[in-house]
Amino acid sequence: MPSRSSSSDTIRLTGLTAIGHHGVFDFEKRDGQPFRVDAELTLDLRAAGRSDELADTVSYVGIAELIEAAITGEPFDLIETLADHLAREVLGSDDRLLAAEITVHKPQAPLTQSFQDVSVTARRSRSDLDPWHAIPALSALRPWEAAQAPAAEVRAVLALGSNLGDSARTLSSAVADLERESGLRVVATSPLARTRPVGGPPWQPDFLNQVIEVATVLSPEALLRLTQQVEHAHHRVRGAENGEVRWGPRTLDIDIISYAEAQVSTPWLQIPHPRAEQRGFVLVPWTWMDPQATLAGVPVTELAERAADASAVQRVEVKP
Ligand code: PH2
Ligand code: MG
Ligand code: MG
Repeated sequence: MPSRSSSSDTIRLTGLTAIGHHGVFDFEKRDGQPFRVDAELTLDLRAAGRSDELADTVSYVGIAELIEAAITGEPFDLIETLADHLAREVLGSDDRLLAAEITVHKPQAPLTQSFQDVSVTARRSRSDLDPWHAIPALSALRPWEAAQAPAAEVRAVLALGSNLGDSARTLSSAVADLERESGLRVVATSPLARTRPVGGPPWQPDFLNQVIEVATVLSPEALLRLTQQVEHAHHRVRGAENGEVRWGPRTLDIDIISYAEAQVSTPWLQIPHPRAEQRGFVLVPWTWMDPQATLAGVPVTELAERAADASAVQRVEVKP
């Protein structure tokens, strides 16, 4: 009888070193120092062993690039965070990886004692991955995201909302962030709408909402990841353990409302957005931007008239 699983195969990459700026102290963030990473990836190598084809395994070239990008990228205070982030990012880069063990060494850590090395090790398996919390950089397009990319630009509609902090500023800087992404152009933006919160705790402040239209070559999954990165950059927290309240106050929410005529239904992404057709805070600014727009074949003006919260949507003029 052939054995069904072989989860004991490994790819090991050790000693990858680059200068990073991780550390608790200001001088560490400013000056940088070497970080060395060892990675041990668990996967089944039998197919590659038989075929001698690179396509049947996970190339260590891509893994090395991910590690280098994480060391030299966004500075964290803790090497724990870097190790955890890397383990998730590596695992997320290819669904054939069953587990990843990442050790981060910091041989020039600021200790007054004579010492050789300090390191932390994070071991993560697929079950540790949570699609809402793992937000790797878009530069590492995952295989299935690339596979779903459209052949030519498609139009997508995004809805933005904010009711914490300087919401007008957050919205305009989020649109600028999206525009900076090379796979996406912002083709239209609605005026801002002041809206009453729909759902969630009644004590929360009014929202500012905006709808934008983009032309993009990103797949729906890649677009989702981009919107999450931008939310994250604006200090959006996710998850009850981080204090998130469902439909509660947030610095920035970006929802994909529609993506060409696509219908997507996964546990983490539904397109068209399942509640957009009844949300005045999405529909009304959308009609301001594009009076001819339709959602799943129905004129958005018609949907907006039926939306219960439409009468509480007020156009706001923002002074430049
Ligand atoms: N977003 C929600 C829930 N409720 N209400 C308003 N007015 N605007 C929003 O953007 C909004 C909401 C969930 O994302
Ligand atoms: Mg939302
Ligand atoms: Mg959302």
